[in-house]
Amino acid sequence: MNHLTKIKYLFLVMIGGYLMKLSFRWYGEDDPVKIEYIRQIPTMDSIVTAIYDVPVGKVWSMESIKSLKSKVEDSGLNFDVIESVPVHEDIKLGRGDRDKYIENYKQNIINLGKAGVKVICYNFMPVFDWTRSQLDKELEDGSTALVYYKEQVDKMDPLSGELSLPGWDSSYTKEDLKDLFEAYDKVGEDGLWDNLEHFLKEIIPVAEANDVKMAIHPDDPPWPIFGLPRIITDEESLDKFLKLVDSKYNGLTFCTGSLGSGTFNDVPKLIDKYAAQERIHFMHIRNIKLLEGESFEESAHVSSYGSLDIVAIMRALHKNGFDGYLRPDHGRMIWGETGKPGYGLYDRALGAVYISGIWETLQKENNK
Ligand SMILES: [Mn+2]
Repeated sequence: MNHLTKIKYLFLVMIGGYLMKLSFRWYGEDDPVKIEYIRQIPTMDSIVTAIYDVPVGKVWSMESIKSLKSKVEDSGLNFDVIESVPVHEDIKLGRGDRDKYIENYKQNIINLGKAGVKVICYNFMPVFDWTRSQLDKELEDGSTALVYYKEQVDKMDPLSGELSLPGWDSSYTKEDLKDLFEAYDKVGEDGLWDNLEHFLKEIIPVAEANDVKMAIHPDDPPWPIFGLPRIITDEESLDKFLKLVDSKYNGLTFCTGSLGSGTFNDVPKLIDKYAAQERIHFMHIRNIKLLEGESFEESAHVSSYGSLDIVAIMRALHKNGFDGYLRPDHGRMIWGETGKPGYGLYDRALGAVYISGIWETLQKENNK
């Protein structure tokens, strides 16, 4: 912790400040998890949400943003983080009409900034968002979790038209997908980097002017799937990304489960590095159990249930005076709960309280 951070830290602790702001993802009125229940999780500060009924690439109206903001604030929570404002495939592919979509993206940043939003999470993964091979794998204790088994993924054919998993845009037809795969084949990794750079150079000045921090989510899992390029995967690529536009407004959503599923990533070390640079604006905390050769199971948050040391992760954040937003990421399904895979209430709430327990310990240790 540098001198200034230390002073800021001590001051905040004196006035009862909490620094790290605990948040929780909520999918809006259709979410089976009620916002009133999220509010009851101890130390909960903010809701992480989005406008879900506007197609990718379109502008979110001020009315819809304001109405969402009121719903969140009426529940007693803050409306500071948006996850996600998705990036249109034409931007990622650098297609002819990308400029139109980039202008719309800028307008979304402006509108969200006007509504007081502080952080926007997004990703730059081609076609598919996060990918798993099964969403309800039963674990030893009878809970179910999302898993990624390489041998199952290798057998999947996304072009068969029969594959559908949450996290994937099901509106694509077989023909759309074929077209996208061919286009990404031509663009390749280098082209994807170029298109990301173009996008950032356009949007970051707008984010700066509107005081909204942009926070890219790493690729999940952090390696190419189905032959599609994936570029935000490890330390080298994170360094490269942050240098494309060297501004605090060009930052990270550091997802421990995504980066941690690559054995090449030392998660606490990376957090220490990027938190010290004040480039982490949003944390996703999730544990995963690494299996042989590019396979993993999502696990309970507690360190001993997975391969990540959650205490070391929280310590790296604390040491650097992390004052951004943090949310428990996917949870298992426990206690008979049904709902959106990874996004039930119970296990994520357990994760939230576990995280805030570690944080309290670190704060008290530091004040002795
Ligand atoms: Mn994540």
